[in-house]
Amino acid sequence: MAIRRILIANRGEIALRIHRAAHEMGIETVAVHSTADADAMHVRLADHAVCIGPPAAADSYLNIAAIISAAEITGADAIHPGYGFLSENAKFAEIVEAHDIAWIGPKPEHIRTMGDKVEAKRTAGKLGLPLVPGSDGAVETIEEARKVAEECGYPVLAKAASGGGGRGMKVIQNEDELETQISQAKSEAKAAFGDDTVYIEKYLGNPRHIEFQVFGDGNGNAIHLGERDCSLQRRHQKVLEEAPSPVITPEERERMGMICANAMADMGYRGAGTIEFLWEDGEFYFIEMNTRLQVEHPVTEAITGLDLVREQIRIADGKPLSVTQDELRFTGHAIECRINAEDPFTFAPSPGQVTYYHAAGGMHVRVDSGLYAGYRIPPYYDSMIAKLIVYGRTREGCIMRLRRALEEMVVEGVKTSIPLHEELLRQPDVLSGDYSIKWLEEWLKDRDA
Ligand code: MV4
Repeated sequence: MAIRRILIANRGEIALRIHRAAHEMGIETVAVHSTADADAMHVRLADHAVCIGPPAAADSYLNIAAIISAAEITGADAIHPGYGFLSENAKFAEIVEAHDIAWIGPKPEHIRTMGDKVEAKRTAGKLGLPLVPGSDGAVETIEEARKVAEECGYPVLAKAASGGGGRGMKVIQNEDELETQISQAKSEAKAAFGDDTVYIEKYLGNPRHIEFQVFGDGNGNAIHLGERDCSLQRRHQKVLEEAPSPVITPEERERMGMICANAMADMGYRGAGTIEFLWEDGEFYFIEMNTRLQVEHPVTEAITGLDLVREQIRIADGKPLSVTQDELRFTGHAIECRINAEDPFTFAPSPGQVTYYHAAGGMHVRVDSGLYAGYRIPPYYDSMIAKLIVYGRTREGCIMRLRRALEEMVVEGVKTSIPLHEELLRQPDVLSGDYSIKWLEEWLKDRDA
């Protein structure tokens, strides 16, 4: 019954993060890895390791048969998918459960619903979340699209139902562009996702990206863990995240947080989830829900004191959430810098051998990373090699400590985004918290010129 051995179906820092939570709970771990990751830190630390295929993710970290076989062979009684890879694959979740292995994630039906953006929006609306004005579901005809666009006013946005991460989106400035942009959105969506379903929304010109962390026990109980502001991004890749958002008051957090928690309770949501909103002129607009643990979860851990992976494992084990909403307090401020092996300003990938490594330390400084001196960063995967998470009593104190921690951090042999973060944390708009989803790309353009 109780979980004793978790297979970690992921790599890198998140595999290590899951291993740590498991060992702190007295649970054994099984690492699965590609041939390119044989000398990864999480493979070294895990109690058991199974090579599941060649470097290409499609043949290893996405190979369902190989992962299930590894679980069977090692006697794993649970699987944690981390983020990315198979984490939001409803079919995989069903297969895991069909093998009597505990799935450390949401119910497969909820993963499926939220994966379809039209279904997700309909569900969110029924549950009382505020929506971006737009079409009621998919738009089938140009006449219908024209009517919706007139109702909400140009510019509007055509979005692919199977999209996400910004793919399959087209801005429509006026009626003249309507037909061409919609047919372009449809053909791009068809090519990228095999599904040409498109819906329409009012285009928000300069919003922030603010997301609420939620947790459900699957039996109608749910809590919210406040919000994260993830507006500092480039090409849909987040660069720096913070909690709380500099623009959200405690009253607004309480109000929106309860709307989110009640929605999750109503749907019987299980496990960790993130409800993403655009925020403009004081209003929240639901865009998507992610049915997984997110990269930036540590900033929420820092201001709540809760171990989110531990909560995920408890829930998958049939235990209740370890805190009630009333017991939760949001204290201080946390910022995460994503450190990638790439040129800090051109963003060109920079894989290769790390010749020297020194992690930052000291009070309220956390480094989640599988790096060590001599490690070869493989060229096949995401370029994120470390996350630096810093906490402070105030936002100002947090930023001062973060600058100090970045100074201490040394990664030699490859280029990293450390210099980008050092420069960002000296920009007046970043210091004042006055930024939107467009800020970083515009700053980079001006910096170039
Ligand atoms: C939007 C939007 C403006 N208006 N929807 C991009 C990815 C997907 N998650 C939703 N996205 C957007 N939807 C309306 N009605 C602008 C974006 C958007 C964005 C959103 C969050 C974070 C970064 C972004 C970067 C560009 C566009």
